[in-house]
Amino acid sequence: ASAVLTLGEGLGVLRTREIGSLAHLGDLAVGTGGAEGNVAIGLARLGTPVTWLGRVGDDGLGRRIVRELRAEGVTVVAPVDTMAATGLLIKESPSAGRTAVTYYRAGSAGSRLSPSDLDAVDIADFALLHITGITPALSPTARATIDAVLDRATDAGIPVSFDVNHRSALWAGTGDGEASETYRSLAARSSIVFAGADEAALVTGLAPGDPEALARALAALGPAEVVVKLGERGAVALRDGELTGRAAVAVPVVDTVGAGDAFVAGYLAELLRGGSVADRLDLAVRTGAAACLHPGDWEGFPSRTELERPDGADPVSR
Ligand code: KDG
Repeated sequence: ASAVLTLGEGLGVLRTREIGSLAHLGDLAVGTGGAEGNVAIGLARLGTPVTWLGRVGDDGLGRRIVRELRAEGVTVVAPVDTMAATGLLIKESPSAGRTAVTYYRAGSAGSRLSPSDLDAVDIADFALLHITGITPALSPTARATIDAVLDRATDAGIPVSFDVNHRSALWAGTGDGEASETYRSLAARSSIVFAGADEAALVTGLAPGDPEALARALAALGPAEVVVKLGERGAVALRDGELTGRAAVAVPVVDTVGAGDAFVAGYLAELLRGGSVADRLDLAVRTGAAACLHPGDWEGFPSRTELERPDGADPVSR
């Protein structure tokens, strides 16, 4: 059985090959993404058994998402939805190291995820459920699926990991108030919560400047463990009232999209191995940094053997 169950929307990813805008550029590279699938790949590369569940369209990109996840060693449960196409995101790079993302996913197959899709898995087989704040924003049925999987996890006594992953474009119709309220209710049902500083501020109503205050305010919502991701400033974790910090690994950034997912994968992999909070953070900042070296969402995520090479502490020198 897998250690981790995650679910969400898999997306086709098209990215411009050069710096500039699609207003001018002609050439696109094709890949795949979706935060939860990225985390699944990160976990699989680190040797953690993981299952990803999501709907895909009856199209090439849907089949590609399934193939990529399987090729990476992820167990895939992907009902094919013949009523809608696989969703897409396009990445442009307006300047070196910057990424602009546009979604083409309204009404997509992945957004049509429904509670009955959960019948294909038995939550009791897993040690941990990982969800993100993206899924409840996709559609009412996707939201209902998150509620249903949380009910099943609670009934089975399975701990929940929740990465806020706020995507304002997905909440444009309802606004940040609805997003914040949703995140608060999900945090209250989770054992471990991951949030960036801005996300933690959105959820708690505090200013984003003080990571410790943010972590304590998130913990007050209920989770036993809180991790505030600070990007190039590293991360802090709060557990049992104790705060642990870790600096980031400095790298020449190509694309930060996916780095948060790599960070979560590193943290959870070490947690499931029984590593200390300091060890969890240590692996998380290294996997997060490695992800920034590649323009794709997940292609730069490291394997155990890559991390254990003598120069593995510095992903740049590989
Ligand atoms: O974390 C990376 C994700 O943002 C990307 O893969 C697309 O899932 C995605 C989203 O909804 O933004």
